[in-house]
Amino acid sequence: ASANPWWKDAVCYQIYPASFKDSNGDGLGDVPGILSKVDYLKDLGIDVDMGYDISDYEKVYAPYGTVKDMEALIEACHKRGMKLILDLVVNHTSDQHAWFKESRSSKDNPKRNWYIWKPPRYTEDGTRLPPTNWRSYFSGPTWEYDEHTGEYYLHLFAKEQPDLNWENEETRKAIYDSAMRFWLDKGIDGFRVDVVNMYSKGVEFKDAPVLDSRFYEQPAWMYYANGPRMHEFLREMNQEVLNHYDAVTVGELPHTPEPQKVLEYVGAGDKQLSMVFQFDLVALGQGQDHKYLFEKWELPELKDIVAKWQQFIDGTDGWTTVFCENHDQGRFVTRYASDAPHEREASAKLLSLMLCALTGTLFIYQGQEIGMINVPKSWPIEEYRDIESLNFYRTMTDPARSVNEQERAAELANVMRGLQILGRDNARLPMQWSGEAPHAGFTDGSTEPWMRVHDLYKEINVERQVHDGEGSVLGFWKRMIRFRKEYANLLVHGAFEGFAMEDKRTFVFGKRGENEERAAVVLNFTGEEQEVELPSGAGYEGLVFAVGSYEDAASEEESAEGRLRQLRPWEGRLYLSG
Ligand code: TEU
Repeated sequence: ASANPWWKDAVCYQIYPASFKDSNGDGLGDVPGILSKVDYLKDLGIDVDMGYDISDYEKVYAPYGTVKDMEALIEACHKRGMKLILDLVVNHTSDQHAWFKESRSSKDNPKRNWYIWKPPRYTEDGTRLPPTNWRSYFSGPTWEYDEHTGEYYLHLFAKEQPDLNWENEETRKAIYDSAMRFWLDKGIDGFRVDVVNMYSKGVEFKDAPVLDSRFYEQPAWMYYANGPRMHEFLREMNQEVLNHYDAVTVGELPHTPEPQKVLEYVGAGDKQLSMVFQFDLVALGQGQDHKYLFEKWELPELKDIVAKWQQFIDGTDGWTTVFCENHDQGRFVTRYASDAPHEREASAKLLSLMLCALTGTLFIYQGQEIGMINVPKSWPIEEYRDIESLNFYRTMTDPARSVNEQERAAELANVMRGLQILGRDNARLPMQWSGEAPHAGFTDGSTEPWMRVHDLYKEINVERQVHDGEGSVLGFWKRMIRFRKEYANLLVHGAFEGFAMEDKRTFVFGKRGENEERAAVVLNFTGEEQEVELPSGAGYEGLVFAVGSYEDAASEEESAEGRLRQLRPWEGRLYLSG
């Protein structure tokens, strides 16, 4: 894209309030807890930070704090030259929201069509069926029967999260006012827009084809994602609200692998969203028929995905994000590299080096900066808290399902393996602040934290890494963030070029800046030494070592001749053209 607004060069840090920092000892993170760590974020080099059944858009969930606490947080960020983005959850509300309570009260209530109500279907023998066979994200049907009025309401997520009816203009206006203007008027700088491509559901409510014969309910995103009025709604949202505040938006865009479709949302010519979270990279390893049935993948797939979205920015007038963690995904060290004791630090640095060298707006998720890893393999299902994971477990282990003992045992092993790699809880363990304090310093210890603290918090924590300084994962992230800002022309905005893309062990890419300057990145994605070849060809002459994930790489480089380099396990290096 042409102009460079602040949010392109910004490094954003996502906070999941429940697991970040508890200030009042109730075991649940809160807004004052976030406030107490604003300087930690400033020090890391962060420019933005950001905080799903909402019962009142104009309040803060009481255990997290108050609107006053939020005002203090906005002020604290702005005072330090940082910005604040909030999560905007307007595909659905809570079933406790006053709007839904009215909507459900009678068929002729004025708010009835603020949500999506449909009559039941009946089989020939009179059995009641939901309007369609759609599967919700959290297992089971997307429809909940309401005895009171004898109709079903739509919920793509939990049954406590009824979908709003965006077709109704009055509903849209209320959303703009209550969920958006209210917070923008308080000075926030923009929104992370939850499941932004699901507001327009399409016109046809018909059965989805059977892709997963294990269940009655079927994946049905092709019927409700990227619906016909999506772009009209987003244009309206801009005209009515966002343009008046110059607010930044980052929309969550699942089920949209086509660059052409993504461009419709983020193209510069047609103002809809500033950027999106596209799902290709985080979907690596997710099962075809079920997200949590893990499927093995190889490095060239990751490289192709990175190349595809890098080329998207370079080849179009659109812009997007660089991220591989959030509160819905497993930790990147575990998923894309290795969390074995002797490999996890090198892995975390390798991935930091890769992400900090990619074009787009960089988003880091809490704990990523210290290389937090997934839930230990030994943890039983009782330690998991996430509704999506627990419902999946329940459905798969349902005694009513007709599978034999052997199949059942194999399935159970796959379920637990899938959750341990891909489950959302992996990202929701309490933030590991300290190796000494109880509960890793997340809470003072008067109440058990809502979620168990990682067994390895004594080894992986902020305190220890601050003490270890430059050599730690945190120290390396800080250094890479500074480096990214210094060479923004190449790293944040440059054009990407992949080399040896079919190589299964290493990832080599180049970046080209506006003035033909070059960077080259070489990454070893294995636990063994690998030989890589530095990029060659026009512009890549005279590459000089600039930064590496192993501290002593600089001295190694001095004696190196030619273009071949020996990389140690999980080592990454970045070169600049002289
Ligand atoms: O998630 C929507 C989404 O598509 C996925 O990222 C998510 O993994 C979900 O679990 C579907 O498998 C967003 C939020 O990020 C998530 O935390 C919420 O639960 C969800 O919307 C509903 O608001």
